[in-house]
Amino acid sequence: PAPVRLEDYRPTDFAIDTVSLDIRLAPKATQVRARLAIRRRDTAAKGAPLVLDGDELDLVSLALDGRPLAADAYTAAPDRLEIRALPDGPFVLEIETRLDPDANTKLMGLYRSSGTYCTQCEAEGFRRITYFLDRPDCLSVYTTRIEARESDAPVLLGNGNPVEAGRIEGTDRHYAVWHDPHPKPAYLFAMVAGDLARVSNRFTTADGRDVALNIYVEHGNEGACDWAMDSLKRSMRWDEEVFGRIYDLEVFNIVAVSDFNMGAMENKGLNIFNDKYVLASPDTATDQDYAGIEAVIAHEYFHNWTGNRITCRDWFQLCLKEGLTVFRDQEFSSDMRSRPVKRIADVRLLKSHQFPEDAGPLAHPVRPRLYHEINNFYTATVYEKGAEVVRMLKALLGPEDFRAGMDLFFERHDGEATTVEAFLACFQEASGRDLAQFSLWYEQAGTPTLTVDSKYEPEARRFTMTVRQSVPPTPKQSAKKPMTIPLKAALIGPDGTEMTGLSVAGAEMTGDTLHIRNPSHMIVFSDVPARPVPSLLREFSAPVHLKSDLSDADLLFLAARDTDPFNRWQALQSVALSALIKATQAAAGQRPITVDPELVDAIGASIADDSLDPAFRALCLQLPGETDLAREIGKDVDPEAICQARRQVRATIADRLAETMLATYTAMTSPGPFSPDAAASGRRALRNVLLEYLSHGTGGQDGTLARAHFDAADNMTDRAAALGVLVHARLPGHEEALAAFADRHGHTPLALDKWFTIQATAPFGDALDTVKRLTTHAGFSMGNPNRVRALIGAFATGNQSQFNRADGAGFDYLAEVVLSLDKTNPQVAARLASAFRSWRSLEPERQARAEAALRHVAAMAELSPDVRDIVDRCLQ
Ligand code: B3K
Ligand code: ZN
Repeated sequence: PAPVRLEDYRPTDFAIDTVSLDIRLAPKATQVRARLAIRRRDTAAKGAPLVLDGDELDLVSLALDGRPLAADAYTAAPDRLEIRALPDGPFVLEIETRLDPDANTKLMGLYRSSGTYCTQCEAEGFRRITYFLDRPDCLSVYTTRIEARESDAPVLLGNGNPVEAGRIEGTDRHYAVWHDPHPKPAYLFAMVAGDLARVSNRFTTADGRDVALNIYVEHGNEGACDWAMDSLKRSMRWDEEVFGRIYDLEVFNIVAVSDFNMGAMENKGLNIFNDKYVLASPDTATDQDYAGIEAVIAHEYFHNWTGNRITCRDWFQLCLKEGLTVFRDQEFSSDMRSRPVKRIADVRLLKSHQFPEDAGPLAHPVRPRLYHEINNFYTATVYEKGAEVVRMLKALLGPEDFRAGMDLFFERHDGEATTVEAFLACFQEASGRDLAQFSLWYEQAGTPTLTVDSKYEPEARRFTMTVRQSVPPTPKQSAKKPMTIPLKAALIGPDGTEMTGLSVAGAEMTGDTLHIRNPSHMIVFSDVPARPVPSLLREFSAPVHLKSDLSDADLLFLAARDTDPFNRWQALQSVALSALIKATQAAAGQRPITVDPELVDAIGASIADDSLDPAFRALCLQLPGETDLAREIGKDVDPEAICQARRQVRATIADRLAETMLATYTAMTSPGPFSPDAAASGRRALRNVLLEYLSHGTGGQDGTLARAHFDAADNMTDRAAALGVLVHARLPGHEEALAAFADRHGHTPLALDKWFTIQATAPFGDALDTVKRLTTHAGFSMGNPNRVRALIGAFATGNQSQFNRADGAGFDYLAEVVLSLDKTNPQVAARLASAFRSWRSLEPERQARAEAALRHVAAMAELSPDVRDIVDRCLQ
């Protein structure tokens, strides 16, 4: 199929002002009657036909202004409905389609999950329900009538506010009517029907309106909704206080379903969630799960303004809602928890997911210009880098102008489907700054590199930094222009304090932010009394690779003294990263692996520093991951050597610091009953990372500590951490622990997912066999995306040494799964296939095997557009 291009955008010829849906549910034959009030736009050519989108649709009947359409007046196919000979004035089109929700394994459109009818329409799922102008710039007011057998589906939910409900006399059926007064694109349509339990609460908006809040879950899960409800209420308050955004309907409903292609969906007034992002109890959810629920609940809620009230003109503008909303949810979590800890977690995610994407064949701009399959563009680049771009805007403009720009955006574009240009124009106007060069962040793919060289001249009391930028070539973009890069910086004096009151030349500086715009800047600080250590890219002020000439000694100084906690963490990571690279080279060359004592001491110091937040100390202890190393090494990557080096370095550090580690481990034991708050979870994080070190060290080899940790755990965070350590260090007792875990959680799918993941990510030669074996486990199902991600997704992305096995068996297996899953759920299959994205940076032998697996998939005639797009781009 032909690609879709940004430059081909043009508005629709027709507007659909109102949509009235009558949905009569039945598992195998659901009847959908759509009544569309349509008018030709002034801009449309007279006589142009109406062409509506469809996808696997079965047309039953068609009427125009109450009369059936003559057979020669239209052409209907499963994917397209063309109607000719239309009146010049407004008209009403009635379309009846028939659906089979039970047979819908793609989980797009209307489907059933554990008996519950639900929908997923973003990006192009509405066209699987009825023929429509299924594009985000077609805004309509929806009324939805839902009818079902009352015993199957006592709960009937739609977008907007409830208007009517009742029984249908003489039958076992009932109905409900919902009306959403806010015009919206079809991708925000939703309905749910099922036998669900409800947990209710209320919220009073800043302007005094009462909103009913409901979370619907499967019966028996009512007790696991408290955290989600609490997160929702906090999100609503926060958006009022921080962005001045107030909720705009009488009800806000959330439904948790167990079969869902992604995390959640922001349908107007009716958010549908993967149950993973709703259900939480201490026994089944980890601290990370709690944080994830808080963030996703907030994210979907925030979409009500950034996404729903103001939506995207076309799918190329996806980052307009996603990047912005991720930025908003990140800020929310920062305000709820520790800002530096949240920032570090976000940067880790960006570097481990988005940087590799940006460095490989799937690289694309934050706003792409071309796609074959839009569902493949819900990526780390659009989401996470998209959020970084908004963050940079705030850094460059300052908080006041940023807020003024946001206010202008909400005021000017409310009710519209708009563009990145319109968004930037608001900030340009509010700040008076020219953002033309800044807009390159939306256009140019690839992670820029900032190279900083510095020198201090004592006699002249001058400190000079040469800052150079370069943006690497990426697919279809070979030549790049220089970007505007906010470089937050400070000079740290020998006594560890920030030097202030210096005069700066060579680049604009607002607050502590240097505005880098040229290929090269010579930045001169005058009146500098002593040689400083520059603290660069504070708070990770731009999504770039920073290469500086700071020595390990300078970095360790920053790790101990920097006044920016983010950079303290980053400095230690940088030293650890070079140590791990050296260790990888040693491992590859069969030479002994050594670790500099200075690094060990610095890690030891951060463990024992009680003035630091335990959550922060836990992050300082976490060594850069295998994908971080692979990315840094860049080419001829040997994932086995990386894995060995990392394990060996960790064990060496553990042996040298065993005493401090054990003391802090003991000190972090929980003083009271379980609480999911940031302070308590920080203590668990520190204790669990120490357990990991200690168990990989010599002293932990008998498994006593890890087994005791496992046995004593009164919450999932500790239990899963101990199980992970037992299995990943192959300690005595790991099999018993696996069995005990399965016994306890065998009937809780979300908890069992952790058991699948831990085994799938064990870095041993039998991991692939284990994964294959576990696909036959009673708790596993290829039809459920969470299970697939927990087992096979975790293996392909979280077990670098085994997925990238030298014999290629990992690649072959993934290819096989992708091909079989593609027949039922192409979206999840395409997601799995993107695990190949870094194949070109592997050493030649593995590269050849990965390529063969990719070519094997590409050679299949019957691929979905989703998988076809991923493998083609991977091979390009
Ligand atoms: N907007 C949805 C994602 C839809 C993905 C479609 N393939 C969830 C979110 O970003 O909030
Ligand atoms: Zn989103």
